[in-house]
Amino acid sequence: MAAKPPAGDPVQDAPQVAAPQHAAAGLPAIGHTLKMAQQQMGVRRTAQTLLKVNQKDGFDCPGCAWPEEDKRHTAEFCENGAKAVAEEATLRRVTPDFFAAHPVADLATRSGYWLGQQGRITQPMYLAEGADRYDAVTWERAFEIMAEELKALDSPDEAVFYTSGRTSNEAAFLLQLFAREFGTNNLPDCSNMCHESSGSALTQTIGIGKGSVSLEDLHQADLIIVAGQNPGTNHPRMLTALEKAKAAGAKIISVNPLPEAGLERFKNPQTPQGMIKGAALTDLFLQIRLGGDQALFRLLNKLILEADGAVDEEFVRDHTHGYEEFAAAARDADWDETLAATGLERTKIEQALAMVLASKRTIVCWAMGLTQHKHAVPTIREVVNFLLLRGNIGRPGAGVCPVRGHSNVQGDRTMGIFERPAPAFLDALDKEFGITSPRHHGFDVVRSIQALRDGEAKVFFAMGGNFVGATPDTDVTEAAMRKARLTVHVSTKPNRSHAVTGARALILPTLGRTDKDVQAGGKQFVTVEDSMGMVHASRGNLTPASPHLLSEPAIVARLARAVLGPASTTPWEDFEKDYGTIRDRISRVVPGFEDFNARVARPGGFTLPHAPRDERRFNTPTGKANFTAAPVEYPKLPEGRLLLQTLRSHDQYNTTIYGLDDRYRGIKGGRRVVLVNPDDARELGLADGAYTDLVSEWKDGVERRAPGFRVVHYPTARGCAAAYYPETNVLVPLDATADTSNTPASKSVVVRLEQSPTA
Ligand SMILES: Nc1nc2c(c(=O)[nH]1)N[C@H]1C(S)=C(S)[C@@H](COP(=O)(O)OP(=O)(O)OC[C@H]3O[C@@H](n4cnc5c(=O)[nH]c(N)nc54)[C@H](O)[C@@H]3O)O[C@H]1N2
Ligand SMILES: Nc1nc2c(c(=O)[nH]1)N[C@H]1C(S)=C(S)[C@@H](COP(=O)(O)OP(=O)(O)OC[C@H]3O[C@@H](n4cnc5c(=O)[nH]c(N)nc54)[C@H](O)[C@@H]3O)O[C@H]1N2
Ligand SMILES: [Mo]
Repeated sequence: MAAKPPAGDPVQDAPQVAAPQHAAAGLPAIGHTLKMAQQQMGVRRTAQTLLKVNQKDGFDCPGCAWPEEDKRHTAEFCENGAKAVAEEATLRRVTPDFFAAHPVADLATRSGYWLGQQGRITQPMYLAEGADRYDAVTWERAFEIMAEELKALDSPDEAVFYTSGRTSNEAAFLLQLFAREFGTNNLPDCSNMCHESSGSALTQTIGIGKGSVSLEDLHQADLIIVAGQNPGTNHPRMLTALEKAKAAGAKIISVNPLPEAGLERFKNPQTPQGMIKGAALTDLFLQIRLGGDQALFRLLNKLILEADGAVDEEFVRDHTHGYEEFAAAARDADWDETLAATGLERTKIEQALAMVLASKRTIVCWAMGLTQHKHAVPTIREVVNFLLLRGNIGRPGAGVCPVRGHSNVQGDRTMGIFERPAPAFLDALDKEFGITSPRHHGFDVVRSIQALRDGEAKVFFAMGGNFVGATPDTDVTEAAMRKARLTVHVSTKPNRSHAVTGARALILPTLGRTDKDVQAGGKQFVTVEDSMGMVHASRGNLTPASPHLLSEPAIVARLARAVLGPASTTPWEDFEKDYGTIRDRISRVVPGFEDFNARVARPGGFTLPHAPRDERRFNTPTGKANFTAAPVEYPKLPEGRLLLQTLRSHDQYNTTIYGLDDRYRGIKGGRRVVLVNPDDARELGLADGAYTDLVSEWKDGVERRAPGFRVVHYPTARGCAAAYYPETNVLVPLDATADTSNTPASKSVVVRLEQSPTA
């Protein structure tokens, strides 16, 4: 059965608004899933793919990084995972005819939604210097072009190699090896815009930048705090774990400026009781102001210190460092300041404290609501202080749980995709391959854009993702990209980055997770690491979109041969033939991967070691878990302004737009909406349904404007507004980033709302 043709562009953005929902998933979600899947894949392929998602012999869902339960259901996926699969396994095709019909200037006028809906790219495409459109090119010629440009650079540091988080461990390992053999650590990745703040805070405090809990721990917790995360949309399978925890007696506190449907009530589509009745998940909702979390946790810490016997003194004495200094700072926490920073009522904080003190096993989960602020790193360090105080780390049912986004973003970092690699990692790499990796740090995402803008970087290569769509300050970023000599995108589907190019550009089409991968050495599989440090195999089973696609490992291996030539003694050809040979090398370079091939052959895979979780050992310079004592910060708003967070709707995967609805929030048929608290809206004279421009105000004096947003009166915290990314990326200044992690502060943009002339 054929797939339906995509909707035409210009996409009509005409939002309709109804009351937000209070429950996530259940029957409507299943119907919605099948409809979307069949539109893209037809009936047969829908059945063929969806039954293989997250099965032990199947492929890893390209949706989020939430782990799988050990006992799998026949349908181990969620509505949004199914959408991610359908987008990739679609029967729609983008052939050279498409690029012949659409010059680059035309592609640049299309919405991201329209571009993505065209389907899978079938052949390598080349935009020659001065040409107005892409033309088909052979793989040989494509690698020659890249080699020409890379070899012409004055320094390897003029090249940037970006990775998005769907890339497998094998491809990621090869890419960082190639970059370092070529001579640069310019390996920015989507993590720089995502959980970098978590990585920075956790490495400094507990000695490892990863979460310390397993699914089992969640099931055993007494208290789970979910702060700055919308799992109903972005990690739907997490709701099953929360439901299980509740059934075993856990309490849940959600900390969020928005009441999110999934956290309120969950109708589990995998159990008959759940589908009908659904479980109320949140016991206490703390409707916090954007950026108020550090102040909240600081005050809770003060109250814990003041409560009788609430501190785990043995743990603090044996396993931590810096307690005195931290405790002094925490004792100074001020109720009035906290109430101002958080917008919470005193009684709510007292209720939270009672739940905290009643819990012997506490877990804090978080995502972008904590990581994308100027003071994100000290905020997450305060969460760590909070857990350390009561010994909630390194024992069952307790710990830190940063919930990762892209399905292998954690694995890519483990494989060495990092602009600031640890010297020990480079030493091991150099020893294994007989190379000399550069030791100086490379560019992260924001630095890469600045380097392109300033002419310090000239070649941009992206292993997946949609760099200009996902990064901040769209106008600045696009101008920077256009200054490059060559831009290369290894992609599955068309996106904005293909329309905003350097002097020359290449699009290299690749296999996705669902595709069968056959090389000279036979059928291959790849591996991924989930948000909880479990490594397992992923095997696609679909016939690829075209015979011309190359896998990501093959693309890197051939690129390396073209650029490095016979001087490289790395066996790139063998790596392409048999990914087992890549895993052998990983097993000798990356700690925790000993005997990789044998262990990953086991169904379900294996768990990586995590010293704090496994043995309460902390690999920090002090040898202990570090308490820290940063000054409390929170955003302060000038009169008549709102603080805007840029977030995801229910129908998107980052810059991939599945549809124009945000079902749980009651929005239909459009994305240009801004959610504003009704009281703020009244004060600002903004009626529900009015159209407004969002104008961001930043200290550089530049006015950044996103025109034509429909105002929606919505129960968000006072002073706070919300609108979808990527449309609002134009508002986020390039240098508005988090201290230490340099992550764009996409959750706190000061805006004024101006009546739209277009209304
Ligand atoms: N279907 C789907 N799944 C996805 C993705 C997707 O786009 N679509 N993206 C993937 C990726 S890469 C990632 S990183 C994750 C993202 O997962 P999330 O972090 O859940 O994604 P966001 O939509 O950015 O939502 C941020 C949440 O934090 C809240 N928040 C914002 N600011 C604050 C704050 O200052 N304090 C508190 N306490 N809360 C705040 C918002 O109201 C919202 O509920 O999801 C992954 N999974
Ligand atoms: N304002 C604002 N900006 C943000 C955020 C925010 O909350 N607010 N969130 C940030 C976060 S958390 C993240 S992670 C980034 C995401 O940044 P990216 O990871 O760069 O963006 P995606 O939209 O996930 O990338 C989608 C593209 O990936 C390609 N693709 C899909 N699957 C594959 C594959 O298997 N292989 C290859 N090679 N390509 C593939 C497709 O061509 C698709 O168009 O955005 C960040 N930007
Ligand atoms: Mo992310």
